[in-house]
Order: sequence, then C-alpha cells, then structure tokens
Amino acid sequence: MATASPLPTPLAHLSRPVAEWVESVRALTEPAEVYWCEGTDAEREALTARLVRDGELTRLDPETYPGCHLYRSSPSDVARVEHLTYICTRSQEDAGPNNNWMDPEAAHGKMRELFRGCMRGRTLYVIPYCMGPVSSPLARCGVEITDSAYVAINMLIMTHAGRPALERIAHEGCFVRGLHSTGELDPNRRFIMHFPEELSIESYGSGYGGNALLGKKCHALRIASWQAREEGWLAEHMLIVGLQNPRGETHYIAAAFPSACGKTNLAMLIPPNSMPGWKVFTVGDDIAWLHPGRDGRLWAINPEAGYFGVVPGTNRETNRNAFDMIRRDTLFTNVALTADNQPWWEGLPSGVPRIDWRGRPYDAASGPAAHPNSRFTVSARRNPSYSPHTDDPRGVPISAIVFGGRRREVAPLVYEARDWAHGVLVGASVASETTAAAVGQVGVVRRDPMAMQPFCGYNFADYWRHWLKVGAGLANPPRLFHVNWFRRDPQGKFLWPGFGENLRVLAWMLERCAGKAQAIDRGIGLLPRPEDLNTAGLDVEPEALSALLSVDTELWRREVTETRAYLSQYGERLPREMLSELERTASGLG
Ligand code: GTP
Ligand code: SPV
Ligand code: MN
Repeated sequence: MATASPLPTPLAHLSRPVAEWVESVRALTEPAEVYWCEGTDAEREALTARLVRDGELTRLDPETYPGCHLYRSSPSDVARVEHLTYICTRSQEDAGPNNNWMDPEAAHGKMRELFRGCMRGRTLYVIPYCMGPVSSPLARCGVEITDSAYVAINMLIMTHAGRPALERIAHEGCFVRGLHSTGELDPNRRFIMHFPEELSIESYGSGYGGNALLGKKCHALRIASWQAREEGWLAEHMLIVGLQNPRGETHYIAAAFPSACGKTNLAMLIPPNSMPGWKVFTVGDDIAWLHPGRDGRLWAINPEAGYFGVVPGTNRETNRNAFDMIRRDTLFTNVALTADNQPWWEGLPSGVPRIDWRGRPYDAASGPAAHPNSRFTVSARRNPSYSPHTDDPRGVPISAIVFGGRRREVAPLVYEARDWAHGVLVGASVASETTAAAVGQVGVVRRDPMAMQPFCGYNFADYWRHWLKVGAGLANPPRLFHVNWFRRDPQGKFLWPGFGENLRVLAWMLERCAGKAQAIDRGIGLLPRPEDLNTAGLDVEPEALSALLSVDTELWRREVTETRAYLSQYGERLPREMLSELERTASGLG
C-alpha cells in the first residue's frame, strides 16, 4: 500500500522565536496577508509572474534573454544612501567617527512611527535566510521581513533562503532580525538603522540594493563585522577568487575594492590568450567572511548565493563570463530597453536604446540610457567560472589579501606590504574616487579603509585593532597587497588595460607568496620592476609600464600627511602600531 507523503510542516511552526517576532511585526505594520518563503524555484517563478501581472516587472525578449526581467525602481531610489544609514549602539564612541550614530531608543521610536500601519493592503513576506552554505559552521542566519516582492525575489536569489535556513534557525535559536518596508519611497522618510548589540536591522523608505536586501551589506557586513570582532574573525567587502596556474596548483586571493571598483570583474576574470594554462574560479564577488583556521591560515566563505552586479561596462571584451551569465534567468534593475525588448546599457557594442531606465523615450540629452548604478541579480551558479569549492563548508584557504582603490594618480599598479601590521596600515589608508553605487557626488577622492567606510558596523579604530590581533594570531597569514587598475595619463586615458590583464599582477603576487618573485622596497612597500611581471603579449608601452610602477615621492609625502590627519580623528583609540608603521613609511620616503 502506498503511503501518502506527509504534508510539510507550515514554516511558521518551525521556530517559535521567529513566529513571535513575525506576529509582533504584523500587529505593528497591519499587512493584508503574511507569506512565508519556502525558497523553491517554483515559488520564485510564481512571485515573478505576479509582479509581471501587476506591471512591476517587464519580461525581456524570451529568444535572446530567456527567463530575464526588467525592474525600474523609483528614480529617487537608485543607490545606497550612506547619509541615511546609522549604527545605533548605546555608546556613540562604539560607532566611531566613521559612522552616523543614533541612540537606539530614539532610533527604535522613530522607526516604530514609520512602520506603524505601513503594510496596509500589502503582503508581508517572511524570508528566512542563511549567509553561507547552510551546512557550514562559519555561516550565520537571519530573517528578513519585507513588503516588497521585488526585494523578496532578490533575497531568494542572493541568499540561501527558505526552509533549510529556517530549520537551522530553529536548531540554533539565533538569527539576525531585519525589518524592511518600502514605505512611500520618500527620500525624506528613509532610514537604514542597525542595532549590532541586538543583532537587528530596520530599513524604511527604499526598495533598492544595499538599502533593502538586508542580508547583504546590512547583515553580512555591518552586523557581521560586529559579531566577527566578538568571535575572532573578519567580515569584509571582498571578492574571493581561485587561480590555477599552468602547473595545476590553485591558490585563493581575497580582494577589497570600494563599490563599483572592480570586484565582480576580478572575481570572474578571463585569462588573456597570452597566458595559456591559467584558470580562474569564482568563489565570491562582494563579501568574504574570513576565519582563522586550526592550521594557522585564514579560511574564507562567500556568505552570498548570487551576484548583484554593476551592468554598465559589461560586454564580451571586458568580461565574457559575466556577459554570458546574464543572458538567462537574470533580474535587471534600471537598464534601458531596445525596440525589440532587449536590455541595453552603456558599453554594449551594438543595439540602440529606445526606452531609458526611467521608462521614457530615450533622449541622449537627458543622460545615460541605463542608470550608471543599474544592476543584475543572478544566481552564482549561472557563472561559467563558478568554483565548486564555494559550497565547501570549511571555505577556501587565502594566500593573499589585496586592497585597492580607483585613483587616477598616486597609487602605483601594485605594491606589497612589508608585513601584516604594515598591511593593516595600507588597507586603512585606501582612498578612492566615489562612484554611482552610493547617492552623492561621483569622482571625488575619499578615504575608504579596507573598502569598508560605508559598511563597518563599529569604530574603525577598534576594527584596525581587531585586524592587527587576527593577523598576530595566524601562524601562516596571507600576504597583503595594494593595487590600482585606474591610473590615468595626463589626457585622462587609463594607463593599464585592466580586466583579464589584471591576472599578470595576481600571478606576481602568487609568485611572491611562493617566495619566487623579486620586489624592491620603495618606501611605501615592495614593488615589482617591469621585468618581474609577465608581460608577454601585453599591449602596454614601456613608458606607461614604468609610470605604473613608479612612486612619486613628492605626492607620497603629501599622501602620508593626509593619512596622518585622517587617522588622528580616531584619537586615543587608534592602535599605536598604525602610527609607527606610518612613520616608518615616512622615513622610507626620505
Ligand atoms: P559593487 O558591486 O558596487 O561592490 O562593485 P564591484 O567592485 O564589484 O565593481 P565591478 O566589477 O562591477 O566594476 C565596476 C565598474 O568598473 C564597471 O563599469 C567595470 O566595467 C569597471 N572595471 C572593472 N574592472 C576594471 C579594470 O580592471 N579596469 C577598468 N578600467 N575598469 C574596470
Ligand atoms: C555596493 O554598493 O558595494 C554594492 C551594491 O555591492 S549594494 O548592494 O547596493 O550595496
Ligand atoms: Mn559591493
């Protein structure tokens, strides 16, 4: 006799603490219905179909872009809002000069008034999620409540979401609470609040990216960086990439670049034809959680399951992997459309934009066709260079950590830190030109230590102290480097071709790790000479290469002065080692 398969337990019955929290939010926000996400493909398709029916999503040409959709956000809601993002700790000092701060009581009071009744007539979605493979002891769970189906779909792609995550939460009893409502999308009633001491997040008034997909920057960086300090690990704004050399050996590199400065592209790099035998495997493109291992090395997991990547500039030449990846089952946000319903963005060699990102007939006079911060959301498994080790619960061992920024001058193509403590100073000194990933002026140089200025959930002085401590505890720490793919000549042209050619620089780093490649101490750190890089088949003039690998002592003295002024804001809390490393650099410059 066949036995009927048992009905699955309704999700709300799996975890009482989650159910109680959902009930309290329901009572406050008064939605028309409550929906718990299971995390299946069928569910995501049903949610997508509902948004298409409601006119919120546009189905793209099924011949050329099967399973792809376009979403247009509110034109005033197109990027992260750093000026409206707060760390709410009991003591303001704990948030530090690097964060906006609000008293937790005051912040909860303010948010409670915004959330009261805000979901009337809407659906409240409950999304249990796990950041990292559900089977990994390094992963951490959360639950996002949102009234946006678009946010729910993004979270289902970007995280390990649904029943298995909720089962882990039920078992562990601990989760990060993230409450989100799109509200009226009024920039004057928009706040992204973090309560690291309570492991909770409250976000109101934006439906976009890092403001609203709470597993990403809010949880996996701001809250997780706080947890990581308490537990002895690091939560960082870093890609993770595996590089297999022609001898068949694979080494992993983690790299921190500010938003829209090349992480996704480096993580999916395609080796140049003139470097045969190299293979690249992507583990992560935006966030890395780094844990000291028993073997004295640092091990990394990617807490995410998808990519929320910058669309403009993606094409067959710059990044064929990404270009192929986003031709199927991809959610596009704020790109333009051609007359035959294909997505279009700046940097595509063909096609003509007909409708711009706002949904208006395209007119070159009113700016770019696709928004400069237009994005794709896609499962990491669609990536042709997806590393099977992404799912390894132990993570991958890291040989080198790379910091970088977007700077037209000063920073050379690459240099290596003298040791870990110097590397912490190098990371803390990162400065970069601002990009369209956050609201505000684009192209102004600002300090962005470890690419974490918008994302560190506590005082940077304490964060650097924590970095120093983690490194001191590693018997076999990664080597630390700094890169700049964005140096320009006086005419404004990039000196370095970037993209796949960046492998030449990464290969030098791995040779350094193996104790094989040469480097010269130039005061700021150790630089390769042009002959130390593999330049076979590289199309760069010798003058450009020597400019890329030179240190302008005058400019660097000024840089040291600016760094000293920047660090002095952190006062007594700043680890003394940072200043002694800086003085060592100053004297090395002569
Ligand atoms: P977030 O998702 O915001 O964290 O950005 P990201 O760091 O992943 O940046 P991404 O790889 O998406 O690149 C952002 C922009 O920089 C895109 O327009 C790329 O085309 C461009 N870019 C990436 N790598 C390079 C490079 O090596 N050289 C040059 N010149 N441009 C690059
Ligand atoms: C970034 O800005 O660094 C991003 C996009 O990766 S967002 O999810 O909006 O933070
Ligand atoms: Mn990012």
